[in-house]
Amino acid sequence: GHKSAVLWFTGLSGSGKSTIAVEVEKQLFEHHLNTYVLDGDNIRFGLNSNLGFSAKDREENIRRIGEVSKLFVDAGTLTLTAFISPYRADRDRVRNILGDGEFIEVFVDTPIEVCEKRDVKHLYEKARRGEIKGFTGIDAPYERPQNPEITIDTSTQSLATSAQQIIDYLVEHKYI
Ligand code: GGZ
Repeated sequence: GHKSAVLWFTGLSGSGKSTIAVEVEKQLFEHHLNTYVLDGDNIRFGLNSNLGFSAKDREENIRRIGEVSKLFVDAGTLTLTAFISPYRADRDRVRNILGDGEFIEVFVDTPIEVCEKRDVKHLYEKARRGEIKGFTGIDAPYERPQNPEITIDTSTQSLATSAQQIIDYLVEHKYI
């Protein structure tokens, strides 16, 4: 069995949030745990398809994801979310609608230079050219967590190490 909670990944585009979340989920699945990953693919194309990237829309994006996470946690699922969630107040609001110990903030603190160098989707390139306006880290803010439960830097640690760090946290704090 396990204690359900949400592993809330936050960090820049290209920081590695989804990659780590999916790797952690894979390992939890092997331990027969009930898990679910919420990310842009299943949220921004569905429930939140009417939202863009203005500060207001990001706030509403995170609010809805927080509420959905709460439902998953109530249903007993260890939930992993992978969204930039750039505003501290929005993340803290999610923390506050969840119970004690149910919100585990995972700060994927990969330096922007590294994210920009990866540029898998060429979005930084477009943002630098001014073809995308309001891109997080370029001309829109990212407010770093001040007290995250877990901090990861994918520029200095491997995917396996990052995933293990999260599994270790869950074991140490008796979630699994
Ligand atoms: C940041 C943007 C933007 C802007 C489109 N700013 O690398 P990606 O592509 O897959 O991750 C980014 C994703 C961010 O969506 P989130 O729902 O995580 O954002 S938030 O939590 O702030 O609501 C990027 C793409 O969408 N993208 N435009 N202007 N990222």
